[in-house]
Amino acid sequence: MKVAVVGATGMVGEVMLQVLAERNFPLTELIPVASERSVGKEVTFKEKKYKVVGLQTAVEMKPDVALFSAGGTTSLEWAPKFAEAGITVIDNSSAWRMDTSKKLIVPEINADALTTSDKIIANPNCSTIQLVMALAPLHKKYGIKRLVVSTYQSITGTGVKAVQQLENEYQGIEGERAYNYQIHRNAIPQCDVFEDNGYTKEEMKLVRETQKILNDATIAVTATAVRIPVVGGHSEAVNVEFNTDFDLNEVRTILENTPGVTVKDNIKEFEYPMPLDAEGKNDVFVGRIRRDDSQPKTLNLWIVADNLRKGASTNTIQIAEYLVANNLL
Ligand code: 2RA
Repeated sequence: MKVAVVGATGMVGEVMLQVLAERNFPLTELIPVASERSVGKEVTFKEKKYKVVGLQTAVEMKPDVALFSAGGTTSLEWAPKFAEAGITVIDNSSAWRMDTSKKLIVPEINADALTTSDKIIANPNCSTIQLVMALAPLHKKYGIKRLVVSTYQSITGTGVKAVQQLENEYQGIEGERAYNYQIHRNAIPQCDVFEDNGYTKEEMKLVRETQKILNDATIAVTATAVRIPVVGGHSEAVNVEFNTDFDLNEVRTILENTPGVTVKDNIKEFEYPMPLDAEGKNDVFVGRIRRDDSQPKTLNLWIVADNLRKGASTNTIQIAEYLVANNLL
């Protein structure tokens, strides 16, 4: 199995290499790919050094699968070229997510929709993945009517420049900014750019992608996405109104029995999920499970996950694992 990692020198790309090694993905050849300016750089995979190649070279090397995390512009131009060469692309950018001919996959939820004809597969946005991981089994049982989501997002979602900005501000050093404002000791209610409706692209991803993955356009979703000076992962406060009532213990049992979800919920012991605990782990963590007494059939949840892992790299690699296990490559 020849695997290309496109964007291998970026934050997600580096975590992809870590997760491929951790999960012992059955690859016989690794092809690290990046933009021309990074060609010739080296990456390390399983203690071996690999030279980064350019995109055209990577196509000509004919990997079986290409894991993309190189931004929407690169993906729009190059994913079709890889696909035309018979290479299956799993893309982390937003480029293909809402394309009606492309599948938007969280393996625990909808991998069974995949077929050999899917040559460009979209990996959902990180904040969407952790949300639907917790909500999909509850939607199946009770039917979701409406979601109100507030996110508290790690600066790693923005990238290296944001991590450096926080470090500089913490050290009192002047430097380049990833954000319009200081992020140290701050909270910025803007993740990505604003759309004409006054919501950010990040907020609208939570709306549109959730409906697509759960295959239910009747689910009403509204979101506020906030950037906070944290690096371990994204947190989300979720208020969910169901079509039918629920039993709180049954909700907890459903979540405890959901693959990829860990329930951490014991307020007597001050146990609840936090980015510090989620960082470096592949599960989605759920806590603060409680009924919303202000409205019938409504639940509050707190959901935390490492946005570079289940929010990006791990989900991407799990899709590839599914393709391999089901002979879909
Ligand atoms: C963010 N989810 O956190 C977006 C892209 N990674 O900025």
